[in-house]
Amino acid sequence: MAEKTVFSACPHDCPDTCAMLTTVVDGEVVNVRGNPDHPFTQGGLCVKVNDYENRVYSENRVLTPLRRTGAKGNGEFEPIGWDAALEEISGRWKEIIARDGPAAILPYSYLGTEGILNGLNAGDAFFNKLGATVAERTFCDSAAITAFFMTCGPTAAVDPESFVHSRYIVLWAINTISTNLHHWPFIAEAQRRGAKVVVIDPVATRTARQADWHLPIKPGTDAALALGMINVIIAEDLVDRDYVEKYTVGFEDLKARAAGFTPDRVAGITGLSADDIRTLAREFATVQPSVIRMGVAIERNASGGNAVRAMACLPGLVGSWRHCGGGILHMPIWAFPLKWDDLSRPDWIPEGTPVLNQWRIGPALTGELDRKIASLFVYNSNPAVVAPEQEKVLRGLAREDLFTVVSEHFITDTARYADIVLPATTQLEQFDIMFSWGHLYLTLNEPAIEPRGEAVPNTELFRRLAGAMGFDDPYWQRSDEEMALDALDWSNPVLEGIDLDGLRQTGYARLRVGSPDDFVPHREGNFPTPSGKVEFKSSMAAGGNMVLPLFRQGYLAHQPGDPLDPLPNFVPQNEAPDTNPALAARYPLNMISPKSHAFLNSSYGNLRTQQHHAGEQTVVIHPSDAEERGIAGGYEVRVFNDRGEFHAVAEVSEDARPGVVVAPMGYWAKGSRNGYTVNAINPPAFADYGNAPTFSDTLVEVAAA
Ligand SMILES: Nc1nc2c(c(=O)[nH]1)N[C@H]1C(S)=C(S)[C@@H](COP(=O)(O)OP(=O)(O)OC[C@H]3O[C@@H](n4cnc5c(=O)[nH]c(N)nc54)[C@H](O)[C@@H]3O)O[C@H]1N2
Ligand SMILES: Nc1nc2c(c(=O)[nH]1)N[C@H]1C(S)=C(S)[C@@H](COP(=O)(O)OP(=O)(O)OC[C@H]3O[C@@H](n4cnc5c(=O)[nH]c(N)nc54)[C@H](O)[C@@H]3O)O[C@H]1N2
Ligand SMILES: [Mo]
Repeated sequence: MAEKTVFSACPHDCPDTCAMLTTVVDGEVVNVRGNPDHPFTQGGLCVKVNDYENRVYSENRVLTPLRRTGAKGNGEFEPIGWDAALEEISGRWKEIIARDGPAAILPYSYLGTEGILNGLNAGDAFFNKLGATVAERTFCDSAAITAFFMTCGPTAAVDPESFVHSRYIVLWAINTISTNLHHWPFIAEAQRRGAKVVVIDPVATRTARQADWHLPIKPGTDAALALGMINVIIAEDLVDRDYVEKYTVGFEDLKARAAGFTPDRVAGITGLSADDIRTLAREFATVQPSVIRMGVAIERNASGGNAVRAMACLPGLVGSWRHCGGGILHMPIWAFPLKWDDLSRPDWIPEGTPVLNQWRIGPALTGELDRKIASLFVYNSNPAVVAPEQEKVLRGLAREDLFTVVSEHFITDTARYADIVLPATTQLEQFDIMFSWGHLYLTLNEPAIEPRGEAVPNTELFRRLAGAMGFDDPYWQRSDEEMALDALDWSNPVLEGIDLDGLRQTGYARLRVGSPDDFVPHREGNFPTPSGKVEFKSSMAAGGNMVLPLFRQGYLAHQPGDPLDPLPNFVPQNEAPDTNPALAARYPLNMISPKSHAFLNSSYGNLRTQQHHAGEQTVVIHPSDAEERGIAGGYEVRVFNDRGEFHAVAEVSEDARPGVVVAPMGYWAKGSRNGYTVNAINPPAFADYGNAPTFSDTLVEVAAA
């Protein structure tokens, strides 16, 4: 028997980016496990990925190109070869381009895999060359990133491993134990050493249960809480005046703004007590090092960007940045020297190419927008499940005149509507190199086995499509390894001494950013903002709302917009009793649809181990709300509003605060009780910044089915 161990990397869109070891016997994967040497992920995987080989070898994998034989949505296909598939795609596209122009072709993608080569930007260069509509992919964290840049700039800020040194840890809108599991041991270690762990979340999550203090805030009111903390810190003179003077701008303006956010007023907005707000502020200011870890969920409401603006002011105000393990952790991804322009080739976008936000796919496909979309090309994403306005998305996908191509591992809810399905490799069948948005290690992924069937990596997919469309630029002549060499600035000091050969020996490498025991990049300011300081009053606000090139195939076309408020503020939810009383009278409950513990977005929603772990789609409802509606635990209920409805099993529990219901996302429409999921009722509205979604800003009603 020939046995070998291969360095792999978990491919998922998750902050952890685990270093994996894959055991291969006679060309077959027998198991995957965490690499025990990796300092951040420490040898553990998770319930999603522990049995990754079952994903690779699933009998439901797409292994050849397929052509639709039944009605759209039925999922009936026949195998065809790559030549026939490419001929059909390029033929149809050439017709569409001649008739409607290339912008009638819409790429749709996100982070099905997070590899630098096969992930976010895998198809950008191709679609930019084609002149297709530019996809604005503000799936995740676009409001928070904009707000964070406006305040602190693109900085790694805090090493998550430095949390062992923190004495006061605020986990804000993050369910660490489910969504950032490998950070938990560092937090638990700090807790053992005496740190206080605070969770700010409307739900008593797994993480909240392990915390020393859980503050069950009303969704969408975090900006008010952060401004209330600022109010108390200034009123009680807990400010680090020296830090503020040297390394921040706009203190007097912030003080004036926060003056309106007294603890009593903030208590009314957030549903927390004024005393708790004061205690949180005092402790955050005085127990140093204090640190905030924010989750992506912070942004999913009308005030999400403002919440991050206000939260990002806090460590500057009290000088947490002076200490190792102090500050605010957002995304260490900014430490990785990626060559985004080489990955995306925005220089190839023809002048005047339109942009379409991917959350508008429903209205775009159903003809509500003034756009003609004649063809849709989906890879690395499952819009039928992850996008809002699901009813419109499915109706649009069913359009007979829409030519849809989906590159996938499985016949997802989206792929069921495809005219052509193309087989994609999994991580164990491809080469890639991974950044992380949750730690400071670069990770290599070597192919462990040959591709199954006729599956190809996304890199090869776009080489083939480029060939079929007659694009002969050398860009598509490069091997995966050559692409990896071009994708990063290997001469950047953070990569000193790191190269592919070295990575082949260890599987991963820590960026040369110093040790987690002495990672204090902002001890003396040095913020990558225009002023070099923490901008309580943001100079970038003058430029108006923005969507960073990262989210737009590299394209920074600025929507002409009014300047943003240069100071953080609280904006009430779009869907709330105060802002929309008529709607709230009919739909009194606020639904949030967080991540499921056992699925990764909608990935694994079709696989047995994870389905078993996740159980059926539930909706958690507080006993008082359940009683009012005659609902008991285990009932099948309808969750609905004017946009649609889905069915779920009621779980009556005080884990949800009164007025809030919780329905985890990720379940597939096929196999659901009424053919729809949580995104059937989520709103199309954007958050205040960065065109982020507003999944926590949704009014609904629940009734027994
Ligand atoms: N198991 C698992 N892990 C994942 C993923 C997954 O699908 N499953 N997805 C990955 C991806 S793509 C992402 S973006 C991250 C996301 O990671 P998180 O941001 O942690 O994800 P969520 O579970 O959506 O939300 C976290 C918590 O925020 C709370 N919350 C919702 N709205 C609000 C609010 O307005 N204010 C406050 N204070 N809290 C609120 C929810 O109750 C929830 O417990 O997770 C990654 N990791
Ligand atoms: N209600 C609600 N909706 C949400 C969220 C929420 O919290 N609540 N979260 C939002 C967030 S934060 C995110 S990040 C998005 C995630 O949205 P998506 O990025 O669309 O995530 P997935 O649902 O995992 O779909 C990824 C698909 O890519 C496929 N795939 C994996 N690897 C490859 C590959 O190498 N090649 C190809 N061609 N395909 C591959 C997988 O099989 C899977 O079907 O969802 C968003 N939607
Ligand atoms: Mo995400």
